[in-house]
Amino acid sequence: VEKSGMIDTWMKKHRLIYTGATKHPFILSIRDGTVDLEAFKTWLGQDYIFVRAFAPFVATVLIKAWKESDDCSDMEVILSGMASLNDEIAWFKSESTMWGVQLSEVVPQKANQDYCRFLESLMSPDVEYTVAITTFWAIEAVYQASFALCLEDGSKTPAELRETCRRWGNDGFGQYCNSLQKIANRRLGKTPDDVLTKAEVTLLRVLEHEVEFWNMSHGAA
Ligand code: HMH
Repeated sequence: VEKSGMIDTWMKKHRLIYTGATKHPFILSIRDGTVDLEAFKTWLGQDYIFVRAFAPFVATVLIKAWKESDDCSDMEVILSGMASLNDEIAWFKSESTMWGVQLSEVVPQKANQDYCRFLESLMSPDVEYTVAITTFWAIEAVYQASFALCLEDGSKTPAELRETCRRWGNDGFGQYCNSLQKIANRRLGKTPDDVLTKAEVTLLRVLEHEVEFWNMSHGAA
């Protein structure tokens, strides 16, 4: 079996759930300009909480790269991701002030708690670097694909949401996701079948959690 382009193989195999995560009704409502701004504010507050749990997860991926990786440039890609999370947290603070969202009062909803708990389970040293880097790629790639959609020609994204979309939909973030995908593919190409299965299952869990995360913002005002 040719394992080198495993991510592409999985994306084809799991196209439906991937599309569910990247073309969610909430994202489509931003793209067509009909977005409920209360839903957007809900997403903003909830995502701030998520990013605060995501940063320590990425820190554990960095540790695994340092210990287990066969290529020292992996660490640099992961470290650049951590640096952008630092910017992101500052951005969430100023953006929430602008929208009148009090971050200290945001209560994590169930879907968010479940996703953060899942992330925490992946922070264990028992989780292989290959599984962790594939997860990391998937989490970033869903946001990249989703928000890039809102910036495409013909999209009617409201002006006040364009900066949010550019944060994850810009070309630089796209290239960073490609770098993560390359690392994941390289690792998946030389991993034993049991780890490969674990990575695939974990990838599917990420996509499910992402759908639930969007649902949270879309449904609740
Ligand atoms: C829920 N998934 C969620 N939030 C994010 N900020 C990202 C992915 C990407 O950083």
